[in-house]
Amino acid sequence: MITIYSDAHALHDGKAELHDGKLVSSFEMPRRAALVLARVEEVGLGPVSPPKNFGLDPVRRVHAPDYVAFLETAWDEWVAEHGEYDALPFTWIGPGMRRVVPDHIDGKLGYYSFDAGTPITAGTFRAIRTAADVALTGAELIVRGERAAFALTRPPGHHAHRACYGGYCFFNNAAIAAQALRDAGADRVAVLDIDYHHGNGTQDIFYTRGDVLFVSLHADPVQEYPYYLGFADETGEGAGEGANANYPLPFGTGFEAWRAALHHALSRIAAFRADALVVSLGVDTYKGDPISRFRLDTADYPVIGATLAGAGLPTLFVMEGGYAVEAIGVNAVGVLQGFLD
Ligand code: SP5
Ligand code: ZN
Repeated sequence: MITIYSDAHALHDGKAELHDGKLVSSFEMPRRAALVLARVEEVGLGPVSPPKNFGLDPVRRVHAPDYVAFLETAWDEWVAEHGEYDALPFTWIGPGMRRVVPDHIDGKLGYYSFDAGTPITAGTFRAIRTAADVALTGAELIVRGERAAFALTRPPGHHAHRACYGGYCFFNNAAIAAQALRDAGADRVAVLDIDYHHGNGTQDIFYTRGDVLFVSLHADPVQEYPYYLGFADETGEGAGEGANANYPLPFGTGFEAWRAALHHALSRIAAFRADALVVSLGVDTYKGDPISRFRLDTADYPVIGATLAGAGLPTLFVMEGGYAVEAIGVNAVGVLQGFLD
């Protein structure tokens, strides 16, 4: 399996996030992707290729132009006001307030975001642009007939909406890839999100569309971030009615229950008769993850990969979360090895 990778991800290096009332070191760090790459090389998963440059047009197929433009200049606007320390929002639009784009960067940060855990740094825009290119390069391999490819994206993407960032995500790499597959001629694309957290951004981007099925296994939003989306009764709207399926699972979920939900999810994908599958691959379901509360073990990840291979679809894996840094390589690459076995 080909892995697409660029070290430009390391240009995004946030210092801190708001966690339990304190600013703590960012859980989402450059070492994550470096360790996944190291594991890809250690096990000889296959060739590692750099991304091609696709420009921002395919990004604007799923993100609003004003949002993309905001991200492009946010760091410079922030530095002009506050100096070279990470940009974090501190206020958001509440019910009864107005949605008007502010002139001041502090207001813009809140306008375009939904949490205080996602810093913008000097290299963020170059990193997120490159991550989109990594996903698009992987999608192109699938279009050209590869059975599978691994887009080793960082920062992750699935929490990013059409015009809103959060959850360590800015550009929705998986959504950008799914749209690119559609634009290259796939009639129906399924996105399966197995990150611990609900893929609120991906769901919202495709919610009213019947051509992209979104299916997600995740911690129940009554208990876990992102709290305000990801419930089982969200089934799609308008032309998208029936093309969205959520499997919320409780804290403490182990592999047996998780796997039963995966089988349901895959039956939904089979019924949809997708031409291609995009997997939002988070391994924060791991029992050792510092911010998550599922109980999957390292030996479970190859089983997941083998189960996904059983769907028989051209499959693009797009890296999402996973914060037990010492285990992220073995777990993420374990899925890919299981897929190939
Ligand atoms: C891609 C991805 O996995 N993003 C995850 C974003 C999670 N952000 C919230 C982290 C919550 C940790 N701090 C709050 C702890 C509550 N006790
Ligand atoms: Zn996650």
